Amino acid sequence: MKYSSDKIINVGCRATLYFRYTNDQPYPIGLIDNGFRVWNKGGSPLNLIHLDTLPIDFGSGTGWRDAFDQSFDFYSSEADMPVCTLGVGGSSGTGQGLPAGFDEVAVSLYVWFYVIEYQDTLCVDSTWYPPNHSWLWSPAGGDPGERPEWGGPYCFLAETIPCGYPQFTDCHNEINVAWSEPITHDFHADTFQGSDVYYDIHEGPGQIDTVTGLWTASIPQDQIGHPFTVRVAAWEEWCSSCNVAECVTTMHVYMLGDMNMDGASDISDLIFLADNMFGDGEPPQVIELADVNGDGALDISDLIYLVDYMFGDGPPPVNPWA
Ligand SMILES: [Ca+2]
Ligand SMILES: [Ca+2]
Repeated sequence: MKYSSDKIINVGCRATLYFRYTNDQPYPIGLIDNGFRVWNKGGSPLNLIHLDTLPIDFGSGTGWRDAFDQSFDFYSSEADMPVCTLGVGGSSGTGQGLPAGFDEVAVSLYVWFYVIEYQDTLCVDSTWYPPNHSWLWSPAGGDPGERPEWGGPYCFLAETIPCGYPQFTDCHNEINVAWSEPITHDFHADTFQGSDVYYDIHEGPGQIDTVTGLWTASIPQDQIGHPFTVRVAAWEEWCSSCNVAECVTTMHVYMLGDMNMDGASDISDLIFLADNMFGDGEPPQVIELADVNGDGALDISDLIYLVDYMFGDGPPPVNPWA
């Protein structure tokens, strides 16, 4: 049996430990009674969230590859077991044994890890699990010769980043948005561990998809040019109350091609642009709205582009914020 695990344990966050069974012998391995413990070296409490194991069906021949059964039980309140420790005991049932070449995750253990001391550590090591259900930690008790010795302890330093907080991938204090019906913005956020994130709106118009973070709102055309604030909350699936991150954005909604800022895109914008280029008209407040061909510069080609759009069959103004 070998360990594989997330290398980093996150403060105030779910930690996932994976335990694999690997049989590198050319023959099946029969009886395996064993266990392991997970403990917080700093002594602060450790809570089990969830324990997944491979499918078990003792005696029916339908266990792991129809050949081997093992159940894992979780212990946290045995006598003399400190609050910083989780114990997991495994016992195998009947079967042909763990097949040669077997290499699969047997247990996925999700624990909640609170750090009290800076640079606290989460550790895993072998246990000896005698039939009387009292826990003796190897090598202090038990006979490693009769049971797999897993070595260790394997310890993982707690990161000081509160990475249970989702990080918004594209959050800005202010953004410009091209008006459409409806307007949308992606408030997607990730967690360090890649776990699911849920969303809600704490302030502002519209709705948000609670799973994807896609925000949509219908903004009346007469509200164009009136900035508003959207405050979106995001939290990790395992932590709905303690790790809520917020993205606060002031949105400026503009009509593409509306360079005179009257809320509509029409011939008055063409006149405005020509007056700016060839007369003494004021420059556009939002340059991106006047750069209708989207080439990053404001010049005569934009005027031609706009004429072609309004009187020919040219394409509409390019959305600079798409
Ligand atoms: Ca206009
Ligand atoms: Ca241009």
